[in-house]
Amino acid sequence: MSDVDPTELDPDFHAYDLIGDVHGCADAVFALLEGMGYRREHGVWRHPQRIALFTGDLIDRGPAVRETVLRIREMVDAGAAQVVLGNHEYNLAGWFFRAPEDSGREWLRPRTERNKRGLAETLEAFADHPGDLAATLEWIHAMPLWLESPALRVIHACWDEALLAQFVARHDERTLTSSLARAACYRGSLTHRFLDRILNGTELELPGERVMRGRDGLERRYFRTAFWTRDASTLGDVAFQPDPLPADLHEQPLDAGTRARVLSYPEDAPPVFFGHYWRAGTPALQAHNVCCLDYSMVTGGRLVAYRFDGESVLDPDRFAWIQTPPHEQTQQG
Ligand SMILES: [Mn+2]
Repeated sequence: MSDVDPTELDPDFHAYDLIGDVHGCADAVFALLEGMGYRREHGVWRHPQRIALFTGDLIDRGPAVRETVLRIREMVDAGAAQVVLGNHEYNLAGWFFRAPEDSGREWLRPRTERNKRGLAETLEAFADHPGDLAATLEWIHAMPLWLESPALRVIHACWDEALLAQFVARHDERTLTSSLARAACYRGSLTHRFLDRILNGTELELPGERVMRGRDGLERRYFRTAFWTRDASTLGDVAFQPDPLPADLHEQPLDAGTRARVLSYPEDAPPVFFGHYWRAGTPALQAHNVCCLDYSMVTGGRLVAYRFDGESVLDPDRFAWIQTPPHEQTQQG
């Protein structure tokens, strides 16, 4: 590991535009950047005073995955942007990462049909560009797992202070190195749990072995939960996902055991920015220091940015976004 910690942001710089999940929507990225005063100079999108911080999930689902990756990579190489690892990048890396023999699996990301469908647009986009795919995989392995300064934190899905402290105490890696990817192949290892937590967030099992079919058509026995809850009293209070819980579960009181498993985020901690959760509607803060930026651009929503300048109390007037034109809107699925 080099002496430079890739998760550390310059403590004296605060002019960041944080941008949510792009998922191959290159045109939306350029339109959003242009609207925020970025210009393409010598081939690279940049702002004279500001830096773009992407919350991960550049790839999959959208129409222009390769172009998205190439353009944002140019920005990062030029110092105009930074990107944290998203679960989709992790899945792509895992698809190509051979697991150790004694791990009980062949690849870090099992090569099932369902997992292959999740990567379909990306594998297709790079099918005739093996050199770009190899360079992209190398880049993904070098993406910081999170970014932070005393003023802000950026992570793909979930800031879990206790698990982060455990990880940092045990591992020097701050990117998805080969040794970290190998450790992640062992189910239940700290690395496996940590990466799953920061990239996919927290979940609770649906009570009574119930199953929900999401609007993406997939069946799930779990629902995604917030990591910043305070004073939650029902399952609906902790759920944080596009598909609403069935009404009876929404109102179901939290028992003590469940409540103990739900994370919270301290009121006096630096603002945390993340993507991942397929929000809909007008961008809004989850708390004065909690800001989800994924508004489902690729399924007809918005590509959203938050224009940060060092404030400890976030301001909903600082959101900027690009909205899919109504005639181009598609349904998720
Ligand atoms: Mn995503």
